[in-house]
Amino acid sequence: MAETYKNYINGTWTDAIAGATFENRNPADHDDLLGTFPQSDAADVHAAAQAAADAYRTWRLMPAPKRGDILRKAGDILNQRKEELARAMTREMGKPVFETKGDVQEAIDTAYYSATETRRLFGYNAPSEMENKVNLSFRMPIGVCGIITAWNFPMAVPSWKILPALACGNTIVYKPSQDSPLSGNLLAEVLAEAGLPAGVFNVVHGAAECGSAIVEHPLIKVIGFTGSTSVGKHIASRCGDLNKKVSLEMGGKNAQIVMPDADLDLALEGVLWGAFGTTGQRCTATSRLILHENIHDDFVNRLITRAGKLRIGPGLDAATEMGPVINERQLARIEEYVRIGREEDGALCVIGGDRATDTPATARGWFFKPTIFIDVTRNMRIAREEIFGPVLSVLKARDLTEAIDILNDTPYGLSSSLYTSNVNDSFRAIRDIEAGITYINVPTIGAEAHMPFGGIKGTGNGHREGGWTVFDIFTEWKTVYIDYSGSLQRAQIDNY
Ligand code: UN1
Repeated sequence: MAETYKNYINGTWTDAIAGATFENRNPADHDDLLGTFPQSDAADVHAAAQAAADAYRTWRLMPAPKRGDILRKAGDILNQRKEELARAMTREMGKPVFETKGDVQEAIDTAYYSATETRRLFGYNAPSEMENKVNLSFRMPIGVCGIITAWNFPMAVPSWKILPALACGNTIVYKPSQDSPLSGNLLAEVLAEAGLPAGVFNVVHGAAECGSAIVEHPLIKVIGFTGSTSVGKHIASRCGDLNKKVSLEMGGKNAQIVMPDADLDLALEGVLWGAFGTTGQRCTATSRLILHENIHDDFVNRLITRAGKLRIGPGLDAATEMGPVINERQLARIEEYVRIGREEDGALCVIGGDRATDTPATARGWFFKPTIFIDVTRNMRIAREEIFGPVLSVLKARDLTEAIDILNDTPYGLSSSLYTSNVNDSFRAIRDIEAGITYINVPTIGAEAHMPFGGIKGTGNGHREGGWTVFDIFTEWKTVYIDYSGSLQRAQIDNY
């Protein structure tokens, strides 16, 4: 029997006011219906925003370390429920359980990190220009934050935004992706059990109409978004009009460079994980491999052999290394890019390129084979556009300078990786690569929760989640001057 799931508004589980619903199905088996979820509209968003605005009045006044105690408890509960949550997440979004466990772990790390930071939300003070006067500054919460996220990290990515925002004293209206709504409800359960007061965290499920209502709602003061570039740009322009603070985490076209002096076995493991981990569906996924020409042919041959051996199957099967893609629409998009790649002059598809639905375990799911194109050049669409699937484009470079030049030649700037044993080349690459994240001898995926995460160019809008930088998104600075001279001291006038 399929369950009927609800929104979580003001501490209560409720249906959408208009009563509409949508289905949530397992991408590894479309006959497996997890349940239905409310298809919310502006009225539901309004109820959630009102609840969050009411709760903000008292939540912002709770001492930050006390808020931290609740977040730490949430981390403990996530830890106790890790296996169970991971299995539920795998059933709704497909990646293998070892990966969804990592996803939960990233939320645990963020919970503990945010809890600790509540004792350390440092402000600055600075000397005054004048006698008998002090200058201070404090981080202040902003109010209700609207959080809209993707399905590929259904616990980690929302937690990166939500938990630090709560730590600062904000309240939340959260819209999970329609491909991972259950994970949103599980997070609500965990936060409620940890003792978060009613109204502080609200979940509304729905499609674009629901997302727009969040962006437009006057009580919602900040928008945190992870998802596609087209939706992100639209949100940014609306937030520009509405003068709303917005943090965007959008696409990537990340590359791994391999130099001849690298540990080539390590570089091979790196690209297999970076390109085909999470079925290539990470904003940090390796979608381009830039090989030095001297190692190109051998490396490609080894890569094809290994990619062909990856075990494709349902994520709940312990032997699976690569799960399905998220849904039929995304599968069609990947097929379309493979068609484009095949038609591009010179590019050659050397492995994969079609669905992997040829076994009983994969027949009812959205499975696609690991796919590799070689002889790709930088102007091809498969070298420039985000595909979000298990498709890797291989390019060739004469030297490191050309490799970095190719790496930088995309509209995006999220993650990047260089495999080399040359320390001088490493530091040149760190200086010259245009990306928010650069890995040396590490694949393009695997950011840690306590470090800034985000990208430049078309990937973001200058904000960084994760680490200490996320607090810049969810606070505003309050500057305070206190004059204890007992006289009017006019700045810039009486002191000069
Ligand atoms: C994403 O794909 O939106 O660095 C986030 C990584 C993960 C997070 C990915 N820790 O690959």
